[in-house]
Amino acid sequence: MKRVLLIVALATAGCDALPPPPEAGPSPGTPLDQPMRGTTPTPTACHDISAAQAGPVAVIMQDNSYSPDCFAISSTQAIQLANDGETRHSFTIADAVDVVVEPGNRTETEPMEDLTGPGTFDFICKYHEDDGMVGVVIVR
Ligand SMILES: [Cu+2]
Repeated sequence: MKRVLLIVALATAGCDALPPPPEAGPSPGTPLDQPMRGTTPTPTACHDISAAQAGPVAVIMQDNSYSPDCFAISSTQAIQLANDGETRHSFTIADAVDVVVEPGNRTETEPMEDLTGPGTFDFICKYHEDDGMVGVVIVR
């Protein structure tokens, strides 16, 4: 009987000696340090337009939002911006794109490979960022 108890005790000690699982380290999922505020939309909420159409991707600007406000495109695609609002809006990606569209007008950007290259980019309306006129484009 004593021997059985001893074996159980050793087995328990052996379990305690196991190293912690590798995922137990300090939060590897911390997002990049971004000066931008706010919640990053989940990728599943983004519209993947890269396969749906080969030509320019249409983004509607309204007062004050984009539609879609999160989308994925291929790097060879351009973005056609149509301002359906009653005020001036911009499509601005820091250090890469700054297109202003007057009400009722539309403008097409260069293909994204010439502007940003692949990656995930926040875009804003420089006039209405504080009103939440922001979005995310994933360039593939
Ligand atoms: Cu705006």
